[in-house]
Amino acid sequence: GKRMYFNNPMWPGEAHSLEVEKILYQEKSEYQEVLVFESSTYGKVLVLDGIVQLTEKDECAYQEMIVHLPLCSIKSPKTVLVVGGGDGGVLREISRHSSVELIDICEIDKMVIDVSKKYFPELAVGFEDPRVQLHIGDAVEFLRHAPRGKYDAIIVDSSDPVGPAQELVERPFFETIAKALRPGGVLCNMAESMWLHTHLIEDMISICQETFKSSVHYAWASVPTYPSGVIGFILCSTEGPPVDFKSPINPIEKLDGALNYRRELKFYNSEIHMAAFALPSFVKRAVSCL
Ligand code: AAT
Repeated sequence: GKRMYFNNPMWPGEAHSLEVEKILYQEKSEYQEVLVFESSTYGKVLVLDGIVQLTEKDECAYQEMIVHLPLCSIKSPKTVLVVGGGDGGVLREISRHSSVELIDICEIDKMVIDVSKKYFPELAVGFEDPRVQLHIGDAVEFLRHAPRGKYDAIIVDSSDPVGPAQELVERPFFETIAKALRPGGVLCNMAESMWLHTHLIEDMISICQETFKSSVHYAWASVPTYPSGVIGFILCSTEGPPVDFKSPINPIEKLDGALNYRRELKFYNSEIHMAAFALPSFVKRAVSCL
């Protein structure tokens, strides 16, 4: 059948492809090209500027990991900020944590939210949580004005640093994050593929080490439809009581109702949490500062 190929200068010399059943939506927003199609084997797929953001089949791995790695590493998180994440999947996962009182989300592109509500109701359900406060705008600007020390956790669920997410891998952005976190607050940042972007990861880690003045950790998970089939996360905390990311002190299995809130967890559990920090030797060497 007809296939769609995903090429990008971020991964030269290779292209991932998926078989297309039907194109459901294709529109140019103010920021990017938004595409939704029905695939033959991964369910519906959301693509922004020619890059796969999620598929119904494997979105669980990314969304569950980017949320529960940080939120299960601190005791009773209350205030959380999501950067990007307009599909709502990250909100859906944060909702499992009953200690949380406020979930701010800053997404630049309203079209992503509208499209998700129409085509990905299982993700957009996250917007129905009354704790969610939606801010449409550039997260760089939003964080510049965020009150000092407001958040227990900040989750950066942003697209790759081409297009509107360019500034989200640069030093000034991390500095505003560090200010917006309370002492001992945690950051979990989408951090690309260890196979493809070792240098970008090294740069992000060294920026975080300088900005947060604490140890910085790298974790990863398998997501078959992301380039090279893996995605990583940078985790760090602001100065304060040290956070031991590698062994969750707020284990999901012990949180009331978290396992089955609206739907079962498909990917994350405490064993996966601990395993996610085990790094291949070449990655260990590259980020030897860890
Ligand atoms: N949860 C699924 C996956 C994503 S979505 C990333 C979101 O970040 C998009 O909706 C995009 O519009 C938003 N975004 C990009 N730049 C900004 C910005 N400056 N401010 C606020 N939101 C922004 C990520 C998939 C990762 C793919 C890995 N290859």
